[in-house]
Amino acid sequence: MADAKKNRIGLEIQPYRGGKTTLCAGCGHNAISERIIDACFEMGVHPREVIKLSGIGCSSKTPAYFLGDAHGFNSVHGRMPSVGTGALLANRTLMAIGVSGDGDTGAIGIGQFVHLMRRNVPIVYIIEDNGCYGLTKGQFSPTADLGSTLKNGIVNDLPPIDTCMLAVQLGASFVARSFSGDKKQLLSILKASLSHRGTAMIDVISPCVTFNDHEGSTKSYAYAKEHDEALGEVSFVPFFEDISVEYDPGTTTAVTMHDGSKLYLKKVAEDYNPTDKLAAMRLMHETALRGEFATGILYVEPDKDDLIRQLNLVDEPLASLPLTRVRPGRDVLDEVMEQHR
Ligand SMILES: Cc1ncc(C[n+]2csc(CCOP(=O)(O)OP(=O)(O)O)c2C)c(N)n1
Ligand code: SF4
Ligand SMILES: [Mg+2]
Repeated sequence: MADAKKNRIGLEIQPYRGGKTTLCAGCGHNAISERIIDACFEMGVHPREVIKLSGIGCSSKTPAYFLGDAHGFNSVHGRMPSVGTGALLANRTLMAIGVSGDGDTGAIGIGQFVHLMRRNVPIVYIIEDNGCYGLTKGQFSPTADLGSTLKNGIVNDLPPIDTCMLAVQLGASFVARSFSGDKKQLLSILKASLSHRGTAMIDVISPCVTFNDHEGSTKSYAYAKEHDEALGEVSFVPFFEDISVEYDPGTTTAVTMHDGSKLYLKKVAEDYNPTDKLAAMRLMHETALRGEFATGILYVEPDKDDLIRQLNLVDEPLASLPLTRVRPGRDVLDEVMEQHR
């Protein structure tokens, strides 16, 4: 029998897998878990260096289905950002992958989401976006489009929140949108996000086959396939792959990530600069007006300081510092008291 394929750190695919999914067959969320497994395997991320985080929802159950050896915390509904921020402050060496839902993020967790983006916390934050609360039987979520209908014909009369628009405006340094049915694009985006330092916010349209895949829904497979306006082909060359890519600067934008990895965005639709915040917001606004959604890497700012740098944390994880180094001691306290007398 041929040897099973190993990645650059000598691991086979098995440790990157998790438990068997209990989600509905055909749920978009299952495809996203598969791509996370592939991306972490291909990037040679060690599962034990990862912390998986989530809130509550079908989407938030998925960390159980990938990277079985990683650390994990399935938090309260909408509270994953604060748990993740705390974990990363306690141990800056962890690589955080958070999975949330459009309800978990856009409804109960919106306040926490806003501050996560604003702080540029180093995390890959994935929203598995099906426009509904799948786990509680398909009610509209805040990302459901105006005029979209439920299975029983009820019409959504509220405008949606665009999580990517919010993330760009608030300060996230890597913002992308994809579709669970586009394997190639999603894999490239996930690989690039793993090499990013800062918040990588990825909204993935991920149809709920049980409650939101009918005609009239703008988050169904059929609608997503028809209205996905890919920004251009996303190619990612990790720093450890010695490949020099020949590209035409007239048609391809190259972005160097902080670890030296390269991101190539081959433009097909329009002249687009992914490092221009206003261009990203204009694109999202204009495509939404047409009833379309733009996919690809919408915005990237590779050198922006993340929360760890903003706080100027020591290199050693705070969690492993001994008490003798974190407690100031009597003398220091006396000195402070003296200064304020
Ligand atoms: C504090 C609290 N409020 C409400 C709920 C009920 N609840 C569970 S999951 C969920 C929404 C899930 O929607 P989403 O995040 O979009 O995940 P999906 O199931 O669609 O993947 C709600 C409202 C809860 N579990 N906890
Ligand atoms: S109810 Fe919807 S979101 Fe939940 S597992 Fe089933 S298809 Fe997926
Ligand atoms: Mg949902």
